[in-house]
Amino acid sequence: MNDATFCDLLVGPERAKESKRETISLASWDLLPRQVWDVELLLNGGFFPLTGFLNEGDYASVCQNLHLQNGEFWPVPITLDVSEEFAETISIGDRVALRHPEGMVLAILTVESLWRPDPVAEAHAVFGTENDKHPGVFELLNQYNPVYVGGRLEGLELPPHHTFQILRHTPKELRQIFKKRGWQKVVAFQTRNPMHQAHVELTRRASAKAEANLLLHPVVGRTSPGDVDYYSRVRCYRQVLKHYPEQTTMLSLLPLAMRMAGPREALWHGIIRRNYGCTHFIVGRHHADPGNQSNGGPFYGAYDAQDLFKKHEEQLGIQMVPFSEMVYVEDLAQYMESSDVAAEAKVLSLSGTEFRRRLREGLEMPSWFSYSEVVSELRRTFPPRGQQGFTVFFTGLSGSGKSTIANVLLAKLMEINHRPTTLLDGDIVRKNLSSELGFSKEHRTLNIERIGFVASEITKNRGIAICAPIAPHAAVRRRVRESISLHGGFVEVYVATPLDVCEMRDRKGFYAKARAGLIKNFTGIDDPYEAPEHPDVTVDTSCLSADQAAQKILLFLAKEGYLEGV
Ligand code: PPS
Repeated sequence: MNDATFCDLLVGPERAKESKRETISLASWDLLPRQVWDVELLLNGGFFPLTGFLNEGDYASVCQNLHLQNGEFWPVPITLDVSEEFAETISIGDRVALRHPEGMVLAILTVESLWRPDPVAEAHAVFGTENDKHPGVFELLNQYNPVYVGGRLEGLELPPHHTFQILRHTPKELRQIFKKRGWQKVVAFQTRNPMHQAHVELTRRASAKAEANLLLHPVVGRTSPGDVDYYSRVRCYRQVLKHYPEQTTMLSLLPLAMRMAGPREALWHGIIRRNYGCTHFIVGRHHADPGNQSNGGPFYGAYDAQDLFKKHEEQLGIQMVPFSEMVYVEDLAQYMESSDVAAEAKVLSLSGTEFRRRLREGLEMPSWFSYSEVVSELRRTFPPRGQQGFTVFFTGLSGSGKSTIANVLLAKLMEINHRPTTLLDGDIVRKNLSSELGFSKEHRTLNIERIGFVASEITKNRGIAICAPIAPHAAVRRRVRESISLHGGFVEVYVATPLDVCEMRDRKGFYAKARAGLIKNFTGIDDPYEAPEHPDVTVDTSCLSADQAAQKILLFLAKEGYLEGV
């Protein structure tokens, strides 16, 4: 695609001013974080040829056969999901102001269609599964609003960025930079992880193969849960940049909300890089892979993304540079593509899990694996566990013994530890943080989200949070785990005391009231409790005292390294 065919959706300053005045009288939707990233790439042309959020016809066509209705190739549905309440206030033909969380209107959407999608069918079409271990599926099934609004966008302004401004470029800006530098062919490298020696080797080879300059184009929008935060990653990328010949390579940050859709996502990434002016795109092993299913098997085959790319390459307007895994061959003291390595050669590798273990335990990193500057950056972000904050999150029925064990654990940690430690017990939270909430599913979810928010702040600041709510719903527990794990440790303790024992104790008299119908939605009686599938620790106070249960948790914390060096 040449510069003449490419366009963005931003109107000129005069028109933007006029439209801003009009927004006073328009319905207004506060964009969710994922939607802000989508709007940014729609407006700046990163999602060209899309002219807005998909309407119903294009959505069906993209889900079923990877094309818009007009025949253009497009592999991932870009949709605007809104609440039922909001959907009731708008109709076809209306103009809707899309607001950034800071309050400014980024764009006006003209409503072309309004529909209730089938998320399970979408999950199958786009992700090839409805298994919610897949983070993209989990989000789609649990966090999307129920109504989709499609329509073209008039762009008024791009979302502001306060970090690394110098490394951010719109497609237009990047195309201009390439032109200025005389870069005719550019190969793009997509990543959501810190880069080590293998990545540098791979990208240098890709650049040589394609006889092209190199664009390091990491995603700094939303990536996969548990990924390294982008601030730390960008500091690493800056270090890595020094290992390329000068004038050959450039770093730019991509504000994309990834979906982890494997093969479809690889093609989407390719189109985006074409829009940013690149001619080639590296597709490696397990591109945009969401990790393994709970049975240990992968969601997608290692080279499915390359196969799908090959099939549609003509239509994508960008050429794939395929790679197999890079491995370090000890005898030759160099990296090679695994496909080129002799069967008898001794190959060294270090998995991501092993790398994280070594960081966590403050152990040496082999020099063939990474650069010392990158390792020190990551060590700053991930100090050994003994210096990290962590959350112990109890879950279990009312009367199961959560609070009693949590109090014993609190006392023990205070005895042995210097870190500030806070107990967020169910009742304490209900009194201080959530006094206006009841026990509907919606209110319980909000209650746990609040607890999760406070615990994640405590963990981030390297303290210890002990939470002890009932937390009967698995989905919100998972979200809390994901948000806290970004900042430190998360230990889920399932207090598995059976219902009949809790009911027999009935310390607060609630079970008797619930059986008599005097309290409604009581967990375990007329409201469900979803037991955790993979808790870190399970204790049952029908056979353990509170002291014994607390000891079991302390032993787990010690084994995992949380109690080292305090
Ligand atoms: S939740 O679901 O996590 O938000 O519940 P939680 O905030 O932990 O509940 C705190 C205490 O409220 C009492 N209580 C109820 N529990 C469950 N269901 C209903 N309907 C209900 N109504 C009041 C109950 O005693 C909880 O405290 P614990 O310490 O668990 O006994």
